[in-house]
Amino acid sequence: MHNPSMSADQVKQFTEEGWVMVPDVYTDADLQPVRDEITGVIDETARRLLDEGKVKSLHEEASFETRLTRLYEECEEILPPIVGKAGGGHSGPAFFNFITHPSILGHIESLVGDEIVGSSVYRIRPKMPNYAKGAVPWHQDSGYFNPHCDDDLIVTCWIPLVDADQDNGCLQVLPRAHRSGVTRHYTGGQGGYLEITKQDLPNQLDPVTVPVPAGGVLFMTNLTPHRSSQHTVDIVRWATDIRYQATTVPNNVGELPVEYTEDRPIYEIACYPPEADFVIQSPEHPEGVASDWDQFTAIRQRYEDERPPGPRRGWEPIPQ
Ligand SMILES: O=C(O)CCC(=O)C(=O)O
Repeated sequence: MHNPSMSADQVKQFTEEGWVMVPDVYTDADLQPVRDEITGVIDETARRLLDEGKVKSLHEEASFETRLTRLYEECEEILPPIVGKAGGGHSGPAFFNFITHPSILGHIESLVGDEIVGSSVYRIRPKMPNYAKGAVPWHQDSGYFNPHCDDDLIVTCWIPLVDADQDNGCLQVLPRAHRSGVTRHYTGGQGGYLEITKQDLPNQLDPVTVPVPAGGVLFMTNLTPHRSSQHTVDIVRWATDIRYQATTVPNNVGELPVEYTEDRPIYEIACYPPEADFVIQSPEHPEGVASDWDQFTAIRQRYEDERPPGPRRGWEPIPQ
């Protein structure tokens, strides 16, 4: 069973602390099609790599939690079809059902209202043991977004597909820091990501490690500093992070990449121009909702070939 929306206490925690973990947003039966879809992509890629002589085995006997590691040890080319090259990544019909599931939308509605845009920026993150690029250093998602969206709420939902805890690299958050705006980030941090260094983190706050069971969701604001560390146990910490915002927050719904221009009012420029936003729920304008996978994938596909430039926030390289 899942809860259809957030309780008042959960909304209060999110608002005051900048994060809340809700353990029962999805059932296992909701998650399994996503795991199966990902397994299908892995299987197809593994077969191609076997044909090309780049791997010696399909590792079919390995579980969802270990197979990717076995294949990656033989050939790194197993990863891009799942995680994408410059954002995006795999998005099949099961993934569409997952991000439009009534339970996650009910929870999001508790935070942003009922007119909802699925933010363009979502990721599938398989974090393998000892995989340096899988560990993401301290950052706020707003560090990646356009500054004119700093005061808007874009909710990040961090959703593991396996039980995630400290041992296999769940997230840590810095509670209440979302109240202090965007902190300085540096480019070229750990794993090539943006990074907030220790000196710039509010030092009076203690990080909280947030285990999330499969089916649970960690909801964070775009200003909530968070990170994940490397882990050594032999489990792929499969997780997805998907984002939602009110339709009033700047977005690129209905805009083609070729139509992108900075020559217009700032609030008409999306918070993250390189990826496609789409309307996911709209009682006011139901005709504009991307209501099936074909529409959704067509919208995303337009941004695969040509992406508008990313935000330029002027972050400097990390001091060596
Ligand atoms: O999954 C991770 O380890 C990092 C996720 C993250 O940084 C994010 O969702 O913004």
